Amino acid sequence: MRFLIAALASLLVSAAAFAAERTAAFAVENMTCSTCPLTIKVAVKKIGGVKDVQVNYERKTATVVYDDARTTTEAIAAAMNDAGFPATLASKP
Ligand SMILES: [Cu+2]
Repeated sequence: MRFLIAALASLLVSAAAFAAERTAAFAVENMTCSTCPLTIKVAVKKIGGVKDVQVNYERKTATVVYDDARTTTEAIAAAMNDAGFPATLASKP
């Protein structure tokens, strides 16, 4: 029941919403050279709803700004994974 209320509430919020812009940080594996971040950027930017991608080669992180009405952190991580860089969600403010 509680879940149902939460689900309904989120449905109402998203229906009323103009898209919310969110930022998520990912820990990214397999970056071995300075062009890897570029490969990741290109792969992630192909996803509809992604507004910005910043990849930090030294820290092995990617920070993605996206529209949560159009994509999800799962889809973003999957795109990095498909490009050869397994990614895990590090933070979602
Ligand atoms: Cu590389």
